Amino acid sequence: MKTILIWISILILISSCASSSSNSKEKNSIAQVTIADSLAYDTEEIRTETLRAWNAYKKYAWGYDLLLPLSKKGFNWYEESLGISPFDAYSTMAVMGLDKEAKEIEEYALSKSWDQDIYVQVFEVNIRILGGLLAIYDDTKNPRILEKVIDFGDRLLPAFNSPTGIPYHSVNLRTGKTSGNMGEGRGNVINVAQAATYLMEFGILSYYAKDPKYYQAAKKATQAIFDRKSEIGLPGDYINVDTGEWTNDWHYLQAGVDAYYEYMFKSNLLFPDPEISEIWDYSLQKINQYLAEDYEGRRFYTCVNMHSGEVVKRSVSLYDAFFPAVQALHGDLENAEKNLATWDWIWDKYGLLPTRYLYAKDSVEYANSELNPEIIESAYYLHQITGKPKYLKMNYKYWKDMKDCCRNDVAFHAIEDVRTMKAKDYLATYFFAETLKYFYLAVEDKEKFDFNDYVFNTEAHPFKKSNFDRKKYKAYLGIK
Ligand code: DMJ
Repeated sequence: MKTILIWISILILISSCASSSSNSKEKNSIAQVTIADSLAYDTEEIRTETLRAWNAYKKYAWGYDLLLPLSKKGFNWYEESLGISPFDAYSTMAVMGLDKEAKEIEEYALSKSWDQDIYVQVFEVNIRILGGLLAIYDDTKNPRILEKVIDFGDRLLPAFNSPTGIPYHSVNLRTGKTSGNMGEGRGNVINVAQAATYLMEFGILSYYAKDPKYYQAAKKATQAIFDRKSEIGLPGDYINVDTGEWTNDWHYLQAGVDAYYEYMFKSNLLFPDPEISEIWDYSLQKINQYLAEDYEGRRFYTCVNMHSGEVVKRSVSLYDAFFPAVQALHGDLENAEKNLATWDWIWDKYGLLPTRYLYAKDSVEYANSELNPEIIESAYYLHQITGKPKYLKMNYKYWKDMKDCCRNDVAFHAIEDVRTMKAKDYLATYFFAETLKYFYLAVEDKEKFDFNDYVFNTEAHPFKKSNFDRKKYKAYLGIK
C-alpha cells in the first residue's frame, strides 16, 4: 500500500512538472506540496541504499581506499592504503543521520597515522581527505580530530615550495619530498585544477588552526595561475610548476580546470577576500565571452585556444556539469538553466552521461561513466535556488536511471560504456561523498538541512557558514 501511495505521489509530481510550462507561474507552485508528499519515501530509500553500499565497503574493502563492487574486494590508489572512502563518506553519514556509521568513521580517523612513505596526489587528497577530515571536525569539534587535520595539512604544505608557488603534483607524506607525474621528459607539469583548487580546505584549515600559512599558500597558487593568463585573459590547461610556462594552450571547463573556478567563487562565500573575488569576476566574464557557445539551439561551454579564443574542439565532459550550480549560486540563472538543460538533454540520449561527448558530431568520445555527481549537484542547486519542480524531477530521473544501470547485489558500480551499459568493477570514493548526498539532499526537509546555510567543497563536504566568524576570519587567514 505504501509503495502504491509513493508511486502515485511521484506520478503526480512528474505529470505536474510536464504540464507546467517554463513560465514564472511554475516557480514555487508545485514544489513545496509535492516534495513534502514524497519526502519520507525518497530520503528513506536513498538512506537505505547508502547503508547497503557502505556495508559492502565495510565487509569487502574496509581499510582499503575503495570497493571493487563486482569482484568484491578492496583497492588502493598507492602501495599503502590511505583509507579514502571513509573520509569521503563521513559528511554523507552525518547529513543522513547515520550516527553510528559517522561515529565509526570518526574513530577510524583518530586511529589513522599519516606518517606514510608514499607519494600522494596533492589535489585528490586535499579535496577528499583534508576536506573529509575538516568536515568531521566542523561537525564534532573534537580537538583530537583537529590535530589530525593539522598534521595532514602540514604534510601537504611542502608541495607548495616551488619557484612559482604552484604545488607539485605529488608529495611524500613522510618525507615532504615532491614529484611530478607526467612521465619522462615532461618535467613538473600539472593541470590548472591540480594547481589551484585549495582555497576552501586551506582557508578552513587556517581558520581552525588560526594560522594564515595554509590559506596564503592556496592563494598564492591561485594568483600564480591567474597572473599567467594570456593576452585575451584566459589561462591554458597544463603548466610547468618550476618555470610557470604553459605546456598546453587549450582552455575549457572540463576536468583539469573545473574546480579552479569553483573555488575562486565559493571560497569567497565563506571567507570574502577582495583579491580573490576580483579574479572571479574577471574570469567569469571571460568564460561567458570565450567558452559559451550556442550550437544548434543549445548552450555548450567549449574548448578554445587560450591566445586566440578560437574553438579548438567541440567537446564537453561530464565534469563540466558542475558549472550550472556555480552559475546559479552566483545569481546567473539564465545561463545556469540553459547550461543544465543541455546536460539533461545529453543524459536523455544515453540514460547516463558519457565521460566525454562531441557535440558537433553527436557522438561519444569517452564512453565510460563512473557514478559522477555533477549533473545531480546542479539539478539540486537549481531546484533549491529557483524552486522549479522540473529540477526535482530531473533528480528523480537520474536516481532511477542510476539504479537501473549501476546497482548490483552489494552496492553500485561504474559503467565502461554508456552505449552498452557494460559494468565496470569500480566504486569511486566520491559516490559516498557526493552522488548519494546530492540525491538525498534533493528531497531532504529544509528544516533538517537548509541549503542556504552551507557551502560545499568540490567533494560535497558541507561547511556551515555560521561556523566562521566574520570578525575573526581575516586575521586567521591573513586577509588584508
Ligand atoms: C570529484 O572528485 C570532485 O568533484 C572533483 O572536483 C572533480 N569531479 C570528481 C567527481 O566526478
